[in-house]
Amino acid sequence: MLRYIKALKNPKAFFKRYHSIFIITAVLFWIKTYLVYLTQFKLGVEGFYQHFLLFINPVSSTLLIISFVYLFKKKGQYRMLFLVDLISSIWLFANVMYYRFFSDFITIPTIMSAQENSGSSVLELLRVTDILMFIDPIVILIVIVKKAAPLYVNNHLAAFRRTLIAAICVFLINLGLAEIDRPQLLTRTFDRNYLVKYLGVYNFSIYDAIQSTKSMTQRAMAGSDDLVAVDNYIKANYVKPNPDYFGKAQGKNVILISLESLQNFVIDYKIGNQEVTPFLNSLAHDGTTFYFDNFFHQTGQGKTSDAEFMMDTALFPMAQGSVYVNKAQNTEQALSGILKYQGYNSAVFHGNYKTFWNRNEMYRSMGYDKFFDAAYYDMTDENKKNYGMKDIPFFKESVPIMKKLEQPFFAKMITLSNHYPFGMDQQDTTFPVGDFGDKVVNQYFQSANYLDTSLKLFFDDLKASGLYENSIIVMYGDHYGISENYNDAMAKVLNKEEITPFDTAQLQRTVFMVHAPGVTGGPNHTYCGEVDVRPTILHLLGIDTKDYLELGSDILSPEHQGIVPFRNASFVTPQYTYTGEIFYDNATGLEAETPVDADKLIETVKEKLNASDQIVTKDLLRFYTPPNFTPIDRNDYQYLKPTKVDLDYYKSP
Ligand code: GP9
Ligand code: MN
Repeated sequence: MLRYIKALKNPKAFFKRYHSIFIITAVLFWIKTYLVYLTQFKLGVEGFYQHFLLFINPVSSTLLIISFVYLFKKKGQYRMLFLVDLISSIWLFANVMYYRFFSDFITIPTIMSAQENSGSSVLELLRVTDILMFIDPIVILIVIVKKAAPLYVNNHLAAFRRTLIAAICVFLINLGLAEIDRPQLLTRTFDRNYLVKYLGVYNFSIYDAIQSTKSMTQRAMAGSDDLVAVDNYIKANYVKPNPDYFGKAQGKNVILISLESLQNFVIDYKIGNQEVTPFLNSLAHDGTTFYFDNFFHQTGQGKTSDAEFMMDTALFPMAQGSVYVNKAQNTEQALSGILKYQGYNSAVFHGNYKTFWNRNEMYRSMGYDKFFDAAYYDMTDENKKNYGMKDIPFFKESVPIMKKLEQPFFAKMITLSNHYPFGMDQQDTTFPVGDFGDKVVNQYFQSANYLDTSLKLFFDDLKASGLYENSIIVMYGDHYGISENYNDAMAKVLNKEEITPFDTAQLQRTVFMVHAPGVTGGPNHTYCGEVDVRPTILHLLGIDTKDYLELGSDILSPEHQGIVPFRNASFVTPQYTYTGEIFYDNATGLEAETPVDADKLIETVKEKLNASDQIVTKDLLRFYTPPNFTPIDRNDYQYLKPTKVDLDYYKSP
């Protein structure tokens, strides 16, 4: 390598060296890719460290491409160099074109399901400067035609090995550096933008190809026979609605609000003498709002998206990864689809960009009519925190949009600002921080209080808009906010000596309330979890769930079983908490004698998770055609960047 750098002093001599053409191509390809990142994609690169990663991330894939060329002998090397460089450039170009239209990157599933639904011709998207994306193949072509190439690399297999090893090493270093800035980058894979920002557009494509192949194989190996046992199991466990509540909210709009990271311990909690969530507390005690104080989140690695998935489908999320990311092409019989059959319109409101958690793809499979993502909101610096809109401006800007929806509608609203690490901008709060010896935990109360205030303002706006009386408002905390890493501070919060595994399981309670004007609910102590939300809501709306394949059951039904499985097969019941393969007695928090029905409980939880996993991983709903449901064709749905006309319309009061 050093020899090549020295030879640079004399460009002619440099050019005559064996590997020169390869080096020139590699550098051109690298720099070109970096410039494309800067000019063509909105990757949200912040700070020097992320910039540095963006700059180096094309290196490993460039080396990989070059190593491939060294597999060939003599003249073949230059031909191959031209070919692979051209193909890679076309791939980059295709991604740029795709991004111009969809603000997203190409994935294998999008290619497989490509349809003429772009509505705009490729020509319109072209720009003259796009030719620059082909600068390196053009250079190689000139070299080949002019026979200006130096000698071939003779010991090409050794060169292949060396370059391949270098590619792998650089990739691992790149991944390691990326994980420092963004832990669990690959296991959680929350956003294509993030993968491209940290690992590069080519590495992302390779990763996507591997993931898609895995998923497609699982799907291809499954057949309609696989559905039989699952179908029987679910139908045998169907829970009838409670006639006292069935249809009590018939025909109402459904406003389903995901409360970011809102755990149940904040309800009625005070910092000093100030309630953290005065508004939610007032609902909890108004005697009419259903307040389920034994409600547990059941999410896995897919966090917010897993919680959404359970609301949408009443199935469990996957043991690994996010269903939204890995199974977005599955056939779904989701809440949005079921309600569509009943004449509802559906929309999602979220102040982050649509690719996060692959929402823009998953919502197509579930048949959401509209997706109002960050592109519809006023994403100014003062309105933004963490991933996107702060909750107060988010709700404020959502109401005028909501008013434009045809009723009855189902609106899913995903709040955002009560997200780890919970820091607040000074001007947004006067609420005191906690004093529990940890910054994150201390800030949590301030941030939760802000979320509570935003809900109060939203309710006020709903009343003013006239939507309130016609709507049921369902609110759920998506998952924990304070993880086990903060056990010391949490022990102080809860006035305990320490947080035991029993406490950790019990702390997985998140807020769950259903506020239906005109329907009397009140506090409810039934043990339940996120998979149970959908059947409960559907029964309140007067829609029987007996025909849909779901693993949750109506919480208001006297037949509801209070076994709440967690994704890792631990569980809680009204009497016991089973975690780390130990039974604890809920009354004392201490290890319990093994209950007589221990095996049955463990088995029940495994059966439920397994039935759900069968459906999700094998895409079994494609073999299921429930009555009272029109199959969703995902090609009918697409969430494009709003035009000026769209924005003017939706944002007008
Ligand atoms: C991002 C938001 C947060 O759009 O939903 O996701 P999380 O990190 O909580 O899963
Ligand atoms: Mn979340």
